[in-house]
Amino acid sequence: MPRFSRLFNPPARDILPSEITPESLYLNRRQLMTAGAGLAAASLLPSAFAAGDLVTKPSRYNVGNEEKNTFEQITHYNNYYEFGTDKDDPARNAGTLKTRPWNVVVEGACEKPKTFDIDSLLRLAPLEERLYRLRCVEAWSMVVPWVGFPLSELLKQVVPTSKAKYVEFTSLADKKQMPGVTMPVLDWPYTEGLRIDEAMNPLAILAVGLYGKVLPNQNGAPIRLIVPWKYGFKSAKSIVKIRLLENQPATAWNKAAPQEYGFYSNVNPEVDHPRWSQASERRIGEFLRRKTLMFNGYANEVAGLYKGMDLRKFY
Ligand SMILES: Nc1nc2c(c(=O)[nH]1)N[C@H]1C(S)=C(S)[C@@H](COP(=O)(O)O)O[C@H]1N2
Ligand SMILES: [Mo]
Repeated sequence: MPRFSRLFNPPARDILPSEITPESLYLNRRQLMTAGAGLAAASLLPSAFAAGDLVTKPSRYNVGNEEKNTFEQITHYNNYYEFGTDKDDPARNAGTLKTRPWNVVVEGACEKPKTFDIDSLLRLAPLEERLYRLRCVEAWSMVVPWVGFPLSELLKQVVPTSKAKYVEFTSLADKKQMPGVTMPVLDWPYTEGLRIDEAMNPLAILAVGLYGKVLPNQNGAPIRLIVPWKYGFKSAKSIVKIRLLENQPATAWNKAAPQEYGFYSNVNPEVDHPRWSQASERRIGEFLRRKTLMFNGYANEVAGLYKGMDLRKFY
């Protein structure tokens, strides 16, 4: 079995692939890459949306005057373990992901459960461009111009009942398209969860694009969650199912290492990861570290959600 404690390594220095990758996966890297390359060649047919521009309206939810990370940085420094655990693996391997046809099942504690075709989701609500900070639990960060719409718009469509206290998100887990899913890195499929009030917060969006274009596969095409005040791993990629639940769902990272990754996962410079500090971060492309902000800088918008909660206990 892989040693989960080696995943998400201390980020104060550059991380070696041999450190962050479980042994089994590391040994299989060559085979994995060869398989990935073959599959990629077989699926070179571009989807009609491959390079599509998205029509967006401006948004009031933008970070201030911080510089955007480049398209190259945002699409070549990824965590998407279904396509490998090195930062450049997803860019290399995710060409095999087929994003059409694509359905998102929304079910559970709601009056109108529904299966949405991805193209109907693109028309569900006006698309906005939102410049958000993304803070990874590994203590690096980026500034990304996402294109998406509020998660609340989708949830309203299915009319949650009073029993809907939590929302669970499930990513695709298809061995045929995702070489990493053959490795026991996480308990696939990747799942994540939010409390219903977090999910309804206007900052939480479903992203379908970045830099005005359809989302590249390695960033979670065709639709992924963005919860900017939480560590990046909350933002499940390539979502196929959303369930409204009465009880708090399990999450993939919490199952893998519960003492390291909690359900809430709010960005908090005062609560360290057991193996490294969360007080500062390195913006990708920069050399000096910067201070990590409470709730990733979104405290005004979201601190109220956690009034009276001990954030050391509910990490
Ligand atoms: N399905 C799935 N979703 C995922 C991940 C993953 O491995 N699989 N990685 C998470 C982590 S740790 C981060 S930091 C962000 C990275 O998103 P980005 O590659 O678009 O920057 O995706 C999150 N969503
Ligand atoms: Mo992350």
